[in-house]
Amino acid sequence: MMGQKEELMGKLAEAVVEMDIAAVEAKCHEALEAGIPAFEAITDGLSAGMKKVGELWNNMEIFMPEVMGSVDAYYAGLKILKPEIKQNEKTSYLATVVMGTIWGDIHSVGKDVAIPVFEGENFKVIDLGLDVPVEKYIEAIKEHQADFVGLGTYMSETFLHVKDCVEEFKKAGIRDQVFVICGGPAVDSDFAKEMGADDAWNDAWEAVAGMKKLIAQHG
Ligand code: B12
Repeated sequence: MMGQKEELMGKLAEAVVEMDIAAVEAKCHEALEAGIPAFEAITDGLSAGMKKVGELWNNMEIFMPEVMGSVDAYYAGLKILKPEIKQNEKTSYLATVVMGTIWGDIHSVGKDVAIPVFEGENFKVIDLGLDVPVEKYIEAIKEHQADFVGLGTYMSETFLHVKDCVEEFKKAGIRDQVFVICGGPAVDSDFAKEMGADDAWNDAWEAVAGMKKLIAQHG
Protein backbone atom coordinates (compact mmCIF):
# COMPACT_ATOMS: atom_id res chain seq x y z
CA MET A 1 0.00 0.00 0.00
CA MET A 2 2.84 2.40 0.92
CA GLY A 3 4.50 1.88 -2.46
CA GLN A 4 1.22 2.32 -4.28
CA LYS A 5 0.57 5.61 -2.50
CA GLU A 6 4.03 6.94 -3.28
CA GLU A 7 3.63 5.97 -6.91
CA LEU A 8 0.29 7.76 -7.15
CA MET A 9 1.66 10.90 -5.47
CA GLY A 10 4.62 10.83 -7.86
CA LYS A 11 2.26 10.63 -10.83
CA LEU A 12 0.14 13.49 -9.48
CA ALA A 13 3.24 15.66 -9.07
CA GLU A 14 4.37 14.71 -12.56
CA ALA A 15 0.98 15.65 -14.04
CA VAL A 16 1.35 19.13 -12.47
CA VAL A 17 4.81 19.50 -14.06
CA GLU A 18 3.39 18.27 -17.38
CA MET A 19 0.56 20.89 -17.18
CA ASP A 20 -1.87 18.00 -17.72
CA ILE A 21 -5.12 19.16 -16.13
CA ALA A 22 -7.08 15.99 -17.06
CA ALA A 23 -4.40 13.75 -15.53
CA VAL A 24 -4.22 15.91 -12.39
CA GLU A 25 -7.98 15.66 -11.94
CA ALA A 26 -7.96 11.89 -12.53
CA LYS A 27 -5.09 11.34 -10.06
CA CYS A 28 -6.80 13.48 -7.40
CA HIS A 29 -9.97 11.38 -7.65
CA GLU A 30 -7.88 8.22 -7.61
CA ALA A 31 -6.10 9.39 -4.46
CA LEU A 32 -9.37 10.10 -2.67
CA GLU A 33 -10.80 6.74 -3.74
CA ALA A 34 -7.65 5.03 -2.41
CA GLY A 35 -8.28 6.68 0.97
CA ILE A 36 -5.31 9.02 0.85
CA PRO A 37 -6.08 12.04 3.07
CA ALA A 38 -6.71 15.17 0.95
CA PHE A 39 -4.13 17.12 2.97
CA GLU A 40 -1.41 14.59 2.09
CA ALA A 41 -2.39 14.57 -1.58
CA ILE A 42 -2.01 18.36 -1.64
CA THR A 43 1.39 18.30 0.04
CA ASP A 44 2.95 15.15 -1.42
CA GLY A 45 1.32 15.40 -4.85
CA LEU A 46 0.25 18.86 -5.97
CA SER A 47 2.74 20.98 -3.99
CA ALA A 48 5.58 18.57 -4.70
CA GLY A 49 4.82 19.10 -8.39
CA MET A 50 4.95 22.90 -8.00
CA LYS A 51 8.22 22.56 -6.11
CA LYS A 52 9.67 20.77 -9.12
CA VAL A 53 8.26 23.49 -11.41
CA GLY A 54 10.04 26.08 -9.24
CA GLU A 55 13.33 24.21 -9.59
CA LEU A 56 12.95 23.89 -13.36
CA TRP A 57 12.12 27.60 -13.54
CA ASN A 58 15.14 28.57 -11.45
CA ASN A 59 17.37 26.45 -13.70
CA MET A 60 15.79 28.15 -16.73
CA GLU A 61 14.70 24.74 -18.04
CA ILE A 62 11.11 25.99 -18.46
CA PHE A 63 9.61 29.41 -19.13
CA MET A 64 6.60 31.43 -18.02
CA PRO A 65 3.94 29.76 -20.19
CA GLU A 66 4.89 26.42 -18.63
CA VAL A 67 4.82 27.88 -15.09
CA MET A 68 1.34 29.30 -15.72
CA GLY A 69 0.21 25.98 -17.27
CA SER A 70 1.38 24.12 -14.17
CA VAL A 71 -0.31 26.65 -11.93
CA ASP A 72 -3.59 26.03 -13.78
CA ALA A 73 -3.15 22.26 -13.34
CA TYR A 74 -2.30 22.82 -9.68
CA TYR A 75 -5.48 24.86 -9.10
CA ALA A 76 -7.59 22.25 -10.92
CA GLY A 77 -6.35 19.66 -8.41
CA LEU A 78 -6.74 21.97 -5.44
CA LYS A 79 -10.39 22.54 -6.40
CA ILE A 80 -11.03 18.79 -6.04
CA LEU A 81 -8.95 18.15 -2.92
CA LYS A 82 -9.55 21.22 -0.76
CA PRO A 83 -13.26 20.58 -0.04
CA GLU A 84 -12.32 17.01 0.97
CA ILE A 85 -10.03 18.07 3.79
CA LYS A 86 -11.65 16.66 6.87
CA GLN A 87 -11.68 18.88 9.92
CA ASN A 88 -10.04 16.16 11.98
CA GLU A 89 -7.14 15.99 9.54
CA LYS A 90 -6.10 19.34 10.97
CA THR A 91 -5.57 18.66 14.64
CA SER A 92 -4.60 22.15 15.68
CA TYR A 93 -2.90 24.86 13.67
CA LEU A 94 0.77 25.58 14.25
CA ALA A 95 0.17 29.29 13.77
CA THR A 96 -1.98 31.83 11.92
CA VAL A 97 -0.51 33.68 8.96
CA VAL A 98 -2.07 36.70 7.27
CA MET A 99 -0.47 37.31 3.92
CA GLY A 100 -0.84 39.17 0.68
CA THR A 101 1.06 40.82 -2.15
CA ILE A 102 2.33 44.21 -0.94
CA TRP A 103 1.06 47.50 -2.38
CA GLY A 104 2.37 48.45 -5.81
CA ASP A 105 2.76 44.79 -6.69
CA ILE A 106 0.27 42.59 -8.54
CA HIS A 107 2.30 39.36 -8.89
CA SER A 108 -0.02 36.61 -7.66
CA VAL A 109 1.48 33.25 -8.66
CA GLY A 110 4.15 33.12 -5.92
CA LYS A 111 1.62 33.87 -3.22
CA ASP A 112 -0.84 31.33 -4.59
CA VAL A 113 1.84 28.64 -4.65
CA ALA A 114 3.11 29.51 -1.17
CA ILE A 115 -0.31 29.52 0.55
CA PRO A 116 -1.24 25.86 -0.03
CA VAL A 117 2.31 24.85 0.92
CA PHE A 118 1.85 26.64 4.25
CA GLU A 119 -1.64 25.17 4.65
CA GLY A 120 -0.30 21.72 3.86
CA GLU A 121 2.13 22.19 6.75
CA ASN A 122 -0.73 23.02 9.11
CA PHE A 123 -0.53 26.80 9.14
CA LYS A 124 -3.85 28.65 9.02
CA VAL A 125 -3.58 31.21 6.22
CA ILE A 126 -5.72 34.27 5.59
CA ASP A 127 -5.21 35.54 2.04
CA LEU A 128 -5.47 39.33 1.74
CA GLY A 129 -5.05 39.35 -2.04
CA LEU A 130 -2.97 41.69 -4.20
CA ASP A 131 -1.73 45.28 -3.93
CA VAL A 132 -2.37 45.20 -0.16
CA PRO A 133 -2.02 48.55 1.67
CA VAL A 134 -0.35 48.57 5.08
CA GLU A 135 -3.63 49.45 6.83
CA LYS A 136 -5.16 46.20 5.56
CA TYR A 137 -2.28 44.13 6.96
CA ILE A 138 -2.65 45.88 10.34
CA GLU A 139 -6.41 45.34 10.42
CA ALA A 140 -6.02 41.64 9.56
CA ILE A 141 -3.23 41.07 12.11
CA LYS A 142 -5.51 42.43 14.83
CA GLU A 143 -8.67 40.71 13.62
CA HIS A 144 -7.12 37.26 13.28
CA GLN A 145 -4.60 37.60 16.12
CA ALA A 146 -2.00 36.55 13.60
CA ASP A 147 1.32 35.00 14.58
CA PHE A 148 2.90 35.83 11.21
CA VAL A 149 2.36 38.52 8.63
CA GLY A 150 3.61 37.44 5.21
CA LEU A 151 4.58 40.26 2.85
CA GLY A 152 4.66 39.09 -0.75
CA THR A 153 7.20 41.30 -2.52
CA TYR A 154 8.01 40.27 -6.06
CA MET A 155 10.09 43.21 -7.26
CA SER A 156 13.10 45.05 -5.81
CA GLU A 157 11.04 48.22 -5.54
CA THR A 158 8.20 46.62 -3.60
CA PHE A 159 10.64 44.71 -1.37
CA LEU A 160 11.71 48.16 -0.13
CA HIS A 161 8.13 48.71 1.15
CA VAL A 162 8.94 46.27 3.94
CA LYS A 163 10.71 49.08 5.83
CA ASP A 164 7.61 51.33 5.73
CA CYS A 165 5.43 48.41 6.68
CA VAL A 166 7.48 47.64 9.80
CA GLU A 167 7.42 51.34 10.78
CA GLU A 168 3.64 51.40 10.53
CA PHE A 169 3.35 48.15 12.53
CA LYS A 170 5.44 49.83 15.26
CA LYS A 171 3.21 52.92 15.23
CA ALA A 172 0.15 50.67 15.53
CA GLY A 173 1.78 48.95 18.54
CA ILE A 174 1.67 45.48 16.96
CA ARG A 175 5.25 44.93 15.76
CA ASP A 176 6.15 42.72 18.72
CA GLN A 177 3.02 40.58 18.38
CA VAL A 178 3.87 39.12 14.98
CA PHE A 179 6.76 37.69 13.03
CA VAL A 180 7.18 39.79 9.92
CA ILE A 181 8.27 37.57 7.03
CA CYS A 182 8.78 38.32 3.35
CA GLY A 183 8.78 36.26 0.19
CA GLY A 184 9.38 36.62 -3.54
CA PRO A 185 12.21 36.27 -6.04
CA ALA A 186 13.86 39.59 -5.10
CA VAL A 187 14.07 39.11 -1.33
CA ASP A 188 17.25 38.90 0.71
CA SER A 189 17.26 37.64 4.29
CA ASP A 190 19.93 40.04 5.62
CA PHE A 191 18.38 43.05 3.95
CA ALA A 192 14.92 42.09 5.19
CA LYS A 193 16.29 42.00 8.74
CA GLU A 194 17.98 45.39 8.20
CA MET A 195 14.54 46.75 7.28
CA GLY A 196 13.14 45.40 10.54
CA ALA A 197 11.54 42.15 9.36
CA ASP A 198 12.24 38.78 10.97
CA ASP A 199 13.29 36.94 7.82
CA ALA A 200 12.72 36.39 4.10
CA TRP A 201 12.79 33.43 1.72
CA ASN A 202 12.46 32.95 -2.03
CA ASP A 203 11.22 29.39 -1.58
CA ALA A 204 8.00 28.39 0.18
CA TRP A 205 9.39 25.10 1.52
CA GLU A 206 12.45 26.83 3.00
CA ALA A 207 10.05 29.40 4.47
CA VAL A 208 8.11 26.66 6.28
CA ALA A 209 11.32 25.37 7.86
CA GLY A 210 12.28 28.93 8.83
CA MET A 211 8.86 29.70 10.26
CA LYS A 212 8.96 26.57 12.41
CA LYS A 213 12.39 27.65 13.62
CA LEU A 214 11.10 31.11 14.56
CA ILE A 215 8.26 29.51 16.54
CA ALA A 216 10.68 27.17 18.31
CA GLN A 217 13.09 29.99 19.15
CA HIS A 218 10.52 32.46 20.42
CA GLY A 219 7.72 30.23 21.60
C1 B12 B 1 4.86 36.02 -14.14
C2 B12 B 1 5.53 37.35 -13.97
C3 B12 B 1 4.75 38.48 -14.18
C4 B12 B 1 3.26 38.42 -14.49
C5 B12 B 1 2.50 38.20 -13.18
C6 B12 B 1 1.35 37.23 -13.35
C7 B12 B 1 0.76 36.89 -12.02
N1 B12 B 1 -0.55 36.75 -12.03
O1 B12 B 1 1.42 36.73 -11.01
C8 B12 B 1 3.02 39.83 -15.11
C9 B12 B 1 3.20 39.73 -16.61
C10 B12 B 1 1.66 40.47 -14.82
C11 B12 B 1 4.17 40.63 -14.52
C12 B12 B 1 4.20 42.01 -14.45
C13 B12 B 1 5.31 42.74 -14.07
N2 B12 B 1 6.53 42.24 -13.75
CO1 B12 B 1 6.89 40.36 -13.46
N3 B12 B 1 7.50 38.59 -13.44
C14 B12 B 1 6.89 37.46 -13.61
C15 B12 B 1 7.94 36.32 -13.51
C16 B12 B 1 8.32 35.93 -14.94
C17 B12 B 1 7.56 35.07 -12.75
C18 B12 B 1 7.01 35.29 -11.35
C19 B12 B 1 6.47 33.98 -10.83
O2 B12 B 1 5.29 33.73 -10.88
N4 B12 B 1 7.36 33.09 -10.36
C20 B12 B 1 7.01 31.74 -9.90
C21 B12 B 1 6.70 31.78 -8.40
C22 B12 B 1 6.19 30.41 -7.93
O3 B12 B 1 7.89 32.10 -7.71
P1 B12 B 1 7.97 33.21 -6.56
O4 B12 B 1 7.10 34.35 -6.91
O5 B12 B 1 9.39 33.50 -6.25
O6 B12 B 1 7.30 32.49 -5.31
C23 B12 B 1 7.97 31.49 -4.55
C24 B12 B 1 8.71 32.03 -3.33
O7 B12 B 1 9.19 33.33 -3.52
C25 B12 B 1 7.75 31.85 -2.20
N5 B12 B 1 6.88 32.95 -1.84
C26 B12 B 1 6.04 33.62 -2.63
N6 B12 B 1 5.33 34.50 -1.96
C27 B12 B 1 5.69 34.41 -0.68
C28 B12 B 1 5.27 35.12 0.44
C29 B12 B 1 5.84 34.83 1.68
C30 B12 B 1 5.40 35.60 2.87
C31 B12 B 1 6.84 33.83 1.79
C32 B12 B 1 7.47 33.56 3.10
C33 B12 B 1 7.26 33.11 0.66
C34 B12 B 1 6.68 33.41 -0.56
O8 B12 B 1 6.90 30.78 -2.58
C35 B12 B 1 6.91 30.55 -3.98
C36 B12 B 1 7.24 29.06 -4.19
O9 B12 B 1 8.49 28.73 -3.65
C37 B12 B 1 9.12 37.04 -12.76
C38 B12 B 1 10.51 36.47 -12.99
C39 B12 B 1 11.08 35.80 -11.75
N7 B12 B 1 12.35 35.53 -11.79
O10 B12 B 1 10.42 35.58 -10.78
C40 B12 B 1 8.92 38.49 -13.22
C41 B12 B 1 9.41 39.62 -12.35
C42 B12 B 1 9.06 39.36 -10.89
N8 B12 B 1 8.64 40.76 -12.84
C43 B12 B 1 9.32 41.87 -12.90
C44 B12 B 1 8.81 43.12 -13.35
C45 B12 B 1 9.80 44.25 -13.42
C46 B12 B 1 7.46 43.27 -13.71
C47 B12 B 1 6.79 44.52 -14.25
C48 B12 B 1 7.20 45.86 -13.64
C49 B12 B 1 7.07 44.48 -15.75
C50 B12 B 1 6.66 45.68 -16.54
N9 B12 B 1 7.67 46.42 -16.91
O11 B12 B 1 5.49 45.86 -16.75
C51 B12 B 1 5.29 44.23 -14.02
C52 B12 B 1 4.89 44.72 -12.62
C53 B12 B 1 3.46 44.78 -12.37
C54 B12 B 1 3.22 45.09 -10.92
N10 B12 B 1 2.93 46.32 -10.56
O12 B12 B 1 3.31 44.19 -10.08
C55 B12 B 1 10.75 41.64 -12.45
C56 B12 B 1 11.10 42.23 -11.10
C57 B12 B 1 12.51 42.73 -11.14
C58 B12 B 1 12.94 43.26 -9.84
N11 B12 B 1 13.92 42.59 -9.22
O13 B12 B 1 12.43 44.24 -9.39
C59 B12 B 1 10.91 40.08 -12.57
C60 B12 B 1 11.89 39.45 -11.58
C61 B12 B 1 11.37 39.81 -14.03
C62 B12 B 1 12.75 40.40 -14.33
N12 B12 B 1 13.80 39.63 -14.20
O14 B12 B 1 12.84 41.52 -14.70
N13 B12 B 1 5.18 39.80 -14.13
